[in-house]
Amino acid sequence: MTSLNARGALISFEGGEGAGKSTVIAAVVAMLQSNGLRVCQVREPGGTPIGEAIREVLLKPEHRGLCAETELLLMMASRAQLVRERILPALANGEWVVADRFTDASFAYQGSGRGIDSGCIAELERWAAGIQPDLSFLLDLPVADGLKRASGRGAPDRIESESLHFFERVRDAYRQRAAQEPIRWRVIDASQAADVVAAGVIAALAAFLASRSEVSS
Ligand code: Z5A
Repeated sequence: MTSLNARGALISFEGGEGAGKSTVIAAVVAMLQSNGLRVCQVREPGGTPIGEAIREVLLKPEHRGLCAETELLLMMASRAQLVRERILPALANGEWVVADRFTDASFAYQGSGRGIDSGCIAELERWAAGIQPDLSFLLDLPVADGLKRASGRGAPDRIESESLHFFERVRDAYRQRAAQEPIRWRVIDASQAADVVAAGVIAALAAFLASRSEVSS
């Protein structure tokens, strides 16, 4: 974990397809910057030139033959690069890192979705990532609603083409992880209007910022 005394923090956004992460992240970045904080915005898989190349391999619909273990290792490879190339330097520089997904996604998608043992993912998390978010937002909404929102975007990628059952398992896993670690997670009802969702996230973030300034003062 990054230290509570560090000026910056790692904040991740998680949720199923079409949950509204990109929409909310834009509002969060604007809020942090308007508070005079420096922001490093990243996404997973991707976020570095090497990570973006790995993302291509992961999401191409033609790569139907990718097995679950390869999928997990590629997610972790992209993350290992992102942590070392961007996240750790940004945190060391006092920046606030806003991540569109982080390791919780591997537990939800490759763990619950694909059935990979969570102990194995935890071991890779320790070795390849080595850090966890200080604060995580789960944008939670019924799977069918998220898929409907995402369906307006054209042809689905390889993971978006999964079954409803797959995405239900992913949603359950996220909700369980949030329930198990309530100090780190904030669960937001993402079925509300976009401005209401953003306001809920900003309020929770403002409280987090205030708690950190108390700790460091
Ligand atoms: N993955 C994995 O398996 N394992 C891992 O370890 C990691 C990732 C890190 C990344 O794809 C895929 O990789 C993802 C998980 C997997 N696969 N799936 N499925 P991605 O980055 O391309 O996709 P995503 O992360 O799922 O994001 P997304 O589908 O682009 O959704 P979003 O960013 O959460 O939503 P959005 O783009 O902000 O909004 C979607 C649409 O809904 C858009 O038209 C908005 O205008 C609209 N919207 C947003 N909010 C609202 C509200 N509140 N009401 C109504 N409409 C809204």
